[in-house]
Amino acid sequence: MRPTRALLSTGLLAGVLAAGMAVALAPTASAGTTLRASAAEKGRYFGAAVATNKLSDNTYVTVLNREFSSVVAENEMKWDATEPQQGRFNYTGGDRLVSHARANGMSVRGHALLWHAQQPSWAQGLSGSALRNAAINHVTQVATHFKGQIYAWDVVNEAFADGGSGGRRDSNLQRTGNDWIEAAFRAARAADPGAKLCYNDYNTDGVNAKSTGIYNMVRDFKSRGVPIDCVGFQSHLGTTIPGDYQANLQRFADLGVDVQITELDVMTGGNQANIFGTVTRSCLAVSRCTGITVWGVRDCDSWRGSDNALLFDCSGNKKAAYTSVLNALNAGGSNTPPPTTPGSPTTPPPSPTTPPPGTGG
Ligand code: 9MR
Repeated sequence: MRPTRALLSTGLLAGVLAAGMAVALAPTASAGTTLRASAAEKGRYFGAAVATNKLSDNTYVTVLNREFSSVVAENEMKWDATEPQQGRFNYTGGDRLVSHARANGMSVRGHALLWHAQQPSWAQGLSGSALRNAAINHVTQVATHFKGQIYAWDVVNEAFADGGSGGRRDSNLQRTGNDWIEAAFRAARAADPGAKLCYNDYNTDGVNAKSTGIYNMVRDFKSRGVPIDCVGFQSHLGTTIPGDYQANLQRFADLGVDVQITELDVMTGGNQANIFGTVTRSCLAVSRCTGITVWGVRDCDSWRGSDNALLFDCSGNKKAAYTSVLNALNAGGSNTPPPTTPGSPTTPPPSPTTPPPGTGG
């Protein structure tokens, strides 16, 4: 109720003002205090990659449960982990993560059904139809095991080449025929019709030859009815972010797929907090960007080692980058980019296929 002139002229004035102040000072619905609450207010999830052997570390779990509403297995759902011997499946790590997620109100991203890296040695030794059949069986078995538990699967990971070709990466899977990706998506859909099915890759953070190659594949899949629902942008970033980061997300969304930031980490340095903020604002500005996942919890958990590329320091304290993300989530709406350079980062992040020495697996 708006105070009337009469009210304001009475002794009620102080009370009305006090009430108004209280409303103004109280946390508003949009002023979340954790990443997961603030993202939820914007209809998004905020996730982290988890190494399940860290689920016994109190500091790690405290931060994970407080701040994140989605998890993805850093390694435990990959082919070498889930099918170490052909036809013999091991879901121990994946199941542990899923149960942690369920107990803590988190969704799960599945990563990754097929990838040229982290294949079990028996698969590395196969080719042709033997490999194709084994790969499709792997997709079917793993997606069936986790059926109903996975929000989105990275069905195929990193299948496009770096550099200017815009074409596929050579791999044993690619040599089974160009249709291996669509075969994988069809098998995943049949096994778990409720999961969103994503293609996921890195160095796709702006409009470039690689992202355009993927864009053309997604457009082709949509036109031919190949079941694809989303594209993951890993976003392992250096010290700059392409100026067309948001526009690139938007062009994919305009094809009729969701987009997700799937493995975000950013090289430390003056721009780190700004870049994290820009990624967050870009996602919020694209209505089909459904969430952001950072690739680890604390700097010391990161595959990038001394890059200090994450939102929490090694003791679990919030960094400036954290505040930048939280503020961006709470502000929402506009997307004011920080200083950017067009095209590729001037200080490139490490190639995701070659982890720095001293980091896992
Ligand atoms: O973070 C993962 C690291 O522990 C593994 O050693 C590495 C093996 O290739 O994979 C890392 O995760 C990668 C992810 O699965 C796909 N995109 C790049 C990630 C960083 O290398």
